[in-house]
Amino acid sequence: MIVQELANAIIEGKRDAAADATRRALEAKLPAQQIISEGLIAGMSVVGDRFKRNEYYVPEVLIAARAMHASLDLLRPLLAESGVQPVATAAIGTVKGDLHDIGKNLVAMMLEGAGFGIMDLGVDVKPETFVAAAQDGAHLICLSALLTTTMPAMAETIKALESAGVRSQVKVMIGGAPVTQSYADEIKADGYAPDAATAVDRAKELLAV
Ligand code: B1M
Repeated sequence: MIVQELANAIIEGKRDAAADATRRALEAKLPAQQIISEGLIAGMSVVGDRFKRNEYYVPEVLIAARAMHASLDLLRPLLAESGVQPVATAAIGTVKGDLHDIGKNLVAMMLEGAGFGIMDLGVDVKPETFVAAAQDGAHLICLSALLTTTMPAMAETIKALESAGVRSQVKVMIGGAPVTQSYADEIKADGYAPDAATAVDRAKELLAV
């Protein structure tokens, strides 16, 4: 089946094969939503599971994500036309003062593969930028930090969401190498995930999607 071929191309990180399978699926008039759920999401779920089990490492995940993007680039215009809605919108960024973005990008790609709309706010993101994303309709605010010195910016961001009166409209998920569940509890984040694959599970749980 073409969608299975697409999933396999993603699992194996074959960008051209992923684009080719996507084109053939579209020629066969498969709906974009089916191509995403049975091809992209199925493929990235396997990649995520392998990453969790330490069978895949960061390079394999990035290469799989690149193949996923080759397919998504072909599907995006059709999704816009057909009005297929993302399951929810996640605004993601590395917090103020922190320039590390490899883990943040992995989380964003995994969420995108799982059907979330992504507002990628980049690195060194000020609390007020996260607040603006919440005001613009993000359902999930995703904060990444790699430095112990920038972890307090996560707490600052949650306080800024409270001050702006939008805290109750969103869920806040945090992560990054120095971040822990107990830190998430301390700053009253809604969720914590230790890795990109768990971040998808946690995001779905938090938003019940
Ligand atoms: Co930096 N750096 N770095 N660095 N760097 C670390 C983090 C460090 C541990 C290295 C060390 O000293 N051993 C150390 C931090 C020490 C500390 O705070 N305790 C450090 C330091 C000190 C610095 C500088 C201060 C160095 C200097 O200039 N003196 C400086 C700071 C710059 C700044 O941010 N202001 C700096 C700079 C850099 C580079 C620019 C050179 C580069 C970043 C390039 C880039 O990101 N584009 C860099 C790198 C690459 C690293 C290491 C080597 C690797 C980080 C990484 O990408 N890991 C790192 C040492 C190490 O970890 N071995 C180090 C791979 C990535 C996939 O993992 O980001 O943890 P990670 O993401 C994971 C999970 O954490 C989780 O999912 C991801 C995938 O599973 N996750 C989330 C991440 N975000 C999440 C969000 C979620 C959920 C899960 O929900 C929202």
